Amino acid sequence: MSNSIPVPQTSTTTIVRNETFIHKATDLKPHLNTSTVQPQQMVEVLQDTNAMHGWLALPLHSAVSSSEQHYGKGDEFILDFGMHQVGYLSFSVSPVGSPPDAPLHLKLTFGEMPVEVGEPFANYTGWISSSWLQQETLYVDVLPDVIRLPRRYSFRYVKFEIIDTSQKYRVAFDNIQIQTVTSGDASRIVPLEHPDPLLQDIDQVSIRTLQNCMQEVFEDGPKRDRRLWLGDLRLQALANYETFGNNDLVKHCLYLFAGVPNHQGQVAANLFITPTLIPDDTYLFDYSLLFTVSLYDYYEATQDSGTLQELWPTAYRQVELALERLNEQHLPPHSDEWWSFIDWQEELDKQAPSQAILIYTLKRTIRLAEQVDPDKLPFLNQRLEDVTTATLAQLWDEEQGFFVSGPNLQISWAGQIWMALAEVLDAEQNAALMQRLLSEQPDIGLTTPYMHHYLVEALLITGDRDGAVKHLKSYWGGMLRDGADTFWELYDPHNKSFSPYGSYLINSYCHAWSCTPTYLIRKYKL
Ligand code: RAM
Repeated sequence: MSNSIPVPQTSTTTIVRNETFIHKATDLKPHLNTSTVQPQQMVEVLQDTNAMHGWLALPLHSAVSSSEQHYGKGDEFILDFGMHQVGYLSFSVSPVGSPPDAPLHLKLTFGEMPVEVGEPFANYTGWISSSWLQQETLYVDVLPDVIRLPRRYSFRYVKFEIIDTSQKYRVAFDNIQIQTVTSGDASRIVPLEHPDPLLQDIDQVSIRTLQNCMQEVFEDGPKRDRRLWLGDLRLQALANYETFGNNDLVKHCLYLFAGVPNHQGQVAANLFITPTLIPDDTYLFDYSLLFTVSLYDYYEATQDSGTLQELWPTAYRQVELALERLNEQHLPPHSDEWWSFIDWQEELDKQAPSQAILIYTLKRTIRLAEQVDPDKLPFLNQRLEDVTTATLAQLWDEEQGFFVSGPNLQISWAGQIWMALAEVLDAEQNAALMQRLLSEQPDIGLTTPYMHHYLVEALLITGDRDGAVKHLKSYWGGMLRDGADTFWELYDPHNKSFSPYGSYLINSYCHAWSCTPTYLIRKYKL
């Protein structure tokens, strides 16, 4: 690439910036729509063993804080904004009593869920940074004042704790509001009006989840990681085509990834957008392949052949690199590193599902090559045959009727689901595989809505619409029953406190990869 400048990173990876692509992406930077939202009510949060994570928010019969209510040292109140919001909080604060002879010391805590304003963050013992926990400590030297928090927050509840005023004055709050931000324009959505009220609700909550993750890029979660991840992007883009139709945002994100591959041409698993475009030094087998799949989906949705032409070399390169990684048996070698994502299921062996994603991608790459680069077809067809033959010979266990994975021949849900999506078996056997999975329920299950999406889609493509709808309603409906305003990053109905990070306090409760029911319902006309 003539316009490529290698930029050394602190890790061993060198980034090869494609300035043309980066400029294209910059030109497609979305406009953010804003609106002003006021809190709906004051609530108290109470411990309740039946509630999600043990905390419940109950309305208090007092008005939302106004200049009538005065607060001093040790007082606190919690506001409820009625539903999940993303944006900038502002309020005015005035002194009451004697002239303020000391600064106001105030603490604000934001919660997507009641637990975050119930349980002290000091209890957090997880392994990812506690700095994701949403809180702010302010000293206000001059009163009255209007405070506009510089940080964007993602929340429904906000707790105000008055750490101190002085013995001589108290404070009153007024005009508490949030300026919301999103690049998803809700006026573009065609209303669903589904006869099934649960599917109608699930569709609505999916759309809100997607909308609140649509910022300058498709973020994975507006609370955490606030970043563009490939696996999330793929699913957000699918949901977007059926709803907001902001196809330029997908294009923007694809060009961002293609703008900063490493020296081998691999796209990173996720990107930082500010202060400047920086790829994270995490590279994942499946996520890189999902770049190619995302380009395929984008082309299917838009028929934008100019973009396909330009991004094809990047897409093709991801497949080449995945193929280069395979061992002599045409399988991904065993590795103890974090080489492929698939799911947060701790015991999951990634070999079979990763191999299936490669086959799934190869099939789509062949369709793209037919459009733009037919010379690559003999190679791609040959490799698809090698990989599929190897999969059937080495990973398919005819006796058990399942695909096995890794040195311990593990049978996982993720492995079967991805093999079904990759259509490695013929149609009849593929359908039987999914039914066997549902009836035999192997131990190595699923922990994320991300994988539950692929379960539902695998049921749909193997002809089990009833099973797909049943699962969609029970899984995403389960989140609704457990209090979701937007769908969550993690949800294991059998272990509701599950977190791969060591604490549910840090989980994200508005997460991109959970937004797909709107796609499934609308695309497949469920
Ligand atoms: C989590 C992110 C994101 C996902 C990665 C693999 O940290 O929130 O959603 O894509 O993991």
